[in-house]
Amino acid sequence: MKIVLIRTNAPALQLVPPLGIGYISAYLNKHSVETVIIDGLRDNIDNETILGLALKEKPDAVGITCLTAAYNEVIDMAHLIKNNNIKCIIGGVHPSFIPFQTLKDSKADFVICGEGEKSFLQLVRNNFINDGIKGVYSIDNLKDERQKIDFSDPLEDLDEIPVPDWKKIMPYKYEGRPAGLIYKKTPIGYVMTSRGCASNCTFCASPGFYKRNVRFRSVENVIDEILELRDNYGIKEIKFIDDNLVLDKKRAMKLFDLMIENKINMPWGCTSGLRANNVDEEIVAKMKEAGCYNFNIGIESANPQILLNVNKQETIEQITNAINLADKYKIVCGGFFVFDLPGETKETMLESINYAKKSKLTLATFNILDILPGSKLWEDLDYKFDRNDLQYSYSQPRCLLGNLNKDDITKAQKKAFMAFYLRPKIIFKLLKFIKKEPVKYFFKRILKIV
Ligand code: B12
Ligand code: SF4
Repeated sequence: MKIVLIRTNAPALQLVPPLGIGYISAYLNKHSVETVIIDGLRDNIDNETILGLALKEKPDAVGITCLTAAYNEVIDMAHLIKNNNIKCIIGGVHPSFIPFQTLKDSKADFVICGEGEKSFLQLVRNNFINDGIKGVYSIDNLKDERQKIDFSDPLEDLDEIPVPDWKKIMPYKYEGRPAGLIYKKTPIGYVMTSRGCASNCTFCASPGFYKRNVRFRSVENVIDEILELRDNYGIKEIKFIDDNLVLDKKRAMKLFDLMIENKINMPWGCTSGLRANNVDEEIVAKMKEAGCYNFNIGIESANPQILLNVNKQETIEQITNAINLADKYKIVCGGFFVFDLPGETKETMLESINYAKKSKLTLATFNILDILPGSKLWEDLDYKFDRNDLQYSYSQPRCLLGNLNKDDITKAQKKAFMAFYLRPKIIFKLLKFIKKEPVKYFFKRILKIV
């Protein structure tokens, strides 16, 4: 059996290896299923070219990974696959929450909801007959979008899943547009040491996707992957993309100790963000000792009522404390803010901008809320907006939750970036940490965002 796994070339500011299909590939290989990975985004190729490459492999089936931001390209890719009478399966965060619409639009044979390793293997072993495999749906067994969906059973022991199929992904080929605003060295290795988040912020898709079932890889397993990336693939920097790398303090400390003991000797950062309430001085000191030069914090808003509205379960004091600790240990700290959260007004946006400016943050991003499938906000708004209109996702508000208009929000976003970055203090701070090429990259990204 041979499966081709595809990521389409949907516009993306950043270029990060497709870990989802990397894990699926490694897991299938472990169970003697042959796979090929085609990353259209990395190779900057269109769907027709991807199809040509896929057909050459004479696959028994094609699997496509799908985030909301890539939906339109994925639908088009699926049509091309189906026009060639090849079995087509779509997985990932988006179809997990919108399986009916995805099946209807794409004409794919199956969508797989939730973490795909176990159920995809079962489907392959069943010769693509779905006799009730958990999390696997086709248009015949879905009535509409409101039908209750079961997710695939996740693997509880993450060490059972081999590391992403780095041999086929070739992580050293992902240069040029790294995740996060800064980097020190390339090529960068992206490592996920856990799945899920224990928190329940209402705008986030993670709690719905992982059902807050947080699982950790053993730290030894993580160290082996980092060494493999460094020694076999020439990786020179690591970015951890866990939802919250320091959730379990004991484990995090052990990981950092092992990084020191094993002389990993690479700069590293936590791109996706840490939760401020899990950050304390002992952890930050150890992170620094182990080579950390950057971590980001999901701040969302500087207004305490908005933090309550989105169930952030953190205080501004905890956030400020985490930022100050980073500053004390000379770690570049980035803050993620979101505009247009429930309760947002012109004044609260200004409050966030002023907080960012007064704080010891070196980096800040001000995103516009998109209502993500699977988030509590999405469920609560229950079809009060056009769920399928993805045209302006992430660049303009899709659903106005308060009495602000689109213009108020996009203007505030621009103002925020200008107010934060056009300060000599920030420019000098950044120059101290990073070299010429990365600085060029940083300014290009900020310009693109604005
Ligand atoms: C790394 C990361 C990025 C990277 C790379 C994204 C990428 N395209 O791979 C960068 C920094 C570029 C990025 C950008 C964005 N991201 Co992002 N990102 C992540 C993060 C932190 C990790 C993704 C990951 O590698 N996960 C690990 C793998 C193992 O999980 P997975 O990909 O979901 O794969 C599993 C299943 O989904 C399934 N599966 C996946 N594909 C397939 C395919 C088949 C055939 C099958 C059977 C199964 C299957 O099985 C896999 C293994 O269990 C997640 C949060 C998270 N915890 O997952 C957010 C997340 C994916 N990002 C999110 C968002 C919103 C964005 C942005 C829109 C942000 C923005 N405002 O710009 C952009 C979109 C970029 C784009 N155009 O694609 C949302 C997606 C929500 C959604 N509905 O799509 C997430 C879930 C964050 C969140 N909690 O809300 N992101
Ligand atoms: S925003 Fe961060 S802390 Fe909140 S649920 Fe999502 S991953 Fe967890």
